[in-house]
Amino acid sequence: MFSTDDSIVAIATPPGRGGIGVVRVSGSSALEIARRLLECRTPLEPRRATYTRARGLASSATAPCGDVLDEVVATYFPAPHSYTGEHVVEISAHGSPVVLEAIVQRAITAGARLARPGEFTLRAFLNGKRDLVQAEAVGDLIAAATPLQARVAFDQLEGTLTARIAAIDAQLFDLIARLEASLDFSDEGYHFVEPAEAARAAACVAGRVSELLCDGRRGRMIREGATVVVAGRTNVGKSSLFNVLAGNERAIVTDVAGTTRDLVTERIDFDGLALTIVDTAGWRETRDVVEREGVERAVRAQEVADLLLLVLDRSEPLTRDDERLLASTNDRARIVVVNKSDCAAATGFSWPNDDGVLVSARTGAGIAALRQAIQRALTGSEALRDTAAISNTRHIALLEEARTRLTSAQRAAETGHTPEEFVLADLQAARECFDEVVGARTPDDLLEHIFSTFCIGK
Ligand SMILES: Nc1nc2c(ncn2[C@@H]2O[C@H](COP(=O)(O)OP(=O)(O)OP(=O)(O)O)[C@@H](O)[C@H]2O)c(=O)[nH]1
Ligand SMILES: [Mg+2]
Repeated sequence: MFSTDDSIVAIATPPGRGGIGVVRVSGSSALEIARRLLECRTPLEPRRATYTRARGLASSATAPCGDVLDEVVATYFPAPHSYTGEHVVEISAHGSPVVLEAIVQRAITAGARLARPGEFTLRAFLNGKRDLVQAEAVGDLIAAATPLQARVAFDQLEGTLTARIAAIDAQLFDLIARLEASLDFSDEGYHFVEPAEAARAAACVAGRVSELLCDGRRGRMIREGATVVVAGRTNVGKSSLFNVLAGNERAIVTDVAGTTRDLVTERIDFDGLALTIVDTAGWRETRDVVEREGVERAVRAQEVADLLLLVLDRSEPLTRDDERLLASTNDRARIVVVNKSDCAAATGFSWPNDDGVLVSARTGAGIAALRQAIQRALTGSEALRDTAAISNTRHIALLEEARTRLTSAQRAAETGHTPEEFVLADLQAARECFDEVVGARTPDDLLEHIFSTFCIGK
């Protein structure tokens, strides 16, 4: 299990050089450790930045305090009003890896242990400073690649998801309490909830979980991003389209069929979504070994895509290669992009207008509509203004499990003759899923709730 008896130390700022770097010490002896490595004459005052100097290891008997490492600013956050809920000392030094490493080493000889990854946040969770959802949000916020990702993570850190789950859980808790009471006092003929009412209440809770899950797909896209692969036969304008979407001239464009030979990848902030777009070699039968390898890579890229942009060239009749690609990607998430709208449609080119987006990579016509179509295909809506509170696969899986259990409880209650124990078992399981999302287990407060709500014993 996790030990929180000892004090931990680590560099809190990213590796590399910078204006400042921060070493964080957390634990019951944080203040004592700081005292031994800092030159302060008086103890650090709570929540006040103190300008002082840090000293390294004693190198000899003549230099018992060690050499001065750096000028630093130290701040002491007494428990429980700190990030971890323990005593914390933060030492800001100049952002030199050598200096920061030396401060960490000094802290270790003074009694600290090197922190494991995420251990400060783990302690914050164990000390009740954050629930699991919020602890996970810290990681998401740090990893965010787009401002929207950061905002969703911050919402979660603020407790938006926790609050939504708590509201649903309260409703479920109430239902469980009434069923428990009916069970406990069945002999006396107490009936706190009729089966039909229990079924309705379970359905209502399941509906609220569904609403939360609806945001889930969108939220996951925001959190994890998506891969969009541009595919099509040679010379239809894949690389041109790729460059327009990427906003730069990354891929080579020529009128030679078979220009692109390898995968070209670009990561972009696509209206808030972190997208990886991939340009591929045009599909055609070829004897050229280099091009053939390129085509194989294109096929593999298509297989891992979250979304395919299948590009057609309307200035030429559809070819066998086009037909083959259209057929082989029919069951995939794809958008058919009809390119070269600035040219007249060739006789022999036929593609229904309502299946696809007409664009010109050359003039930019139709690109805005294509961007909207991509957004819609990936997230189910055109704009990401409403941030989703749920974005984490673990949360989604647990909420799906909760919904299954709630629906099962609803069906059992609807029959009118399923024993309450069975209905309760499903409801309890759903509640455990909620608890698991936020990392809380509250088994004993059930009775308390019954007494407070029903005034039994009166
Ligand atoms: N008129 C017109 N020409 C275009 C358009 N898009 C691309 N082209 C031209 O079509 C030719 C092929 O464009 P690319 O973007 O290289 O096509 P590709 O599909 O990547 O080709 P490969 O890499 O060989 O498979 C170039 O001459 C482009 O300038 C468009 O919207 N209108
Ligand atoms: Mg190309």
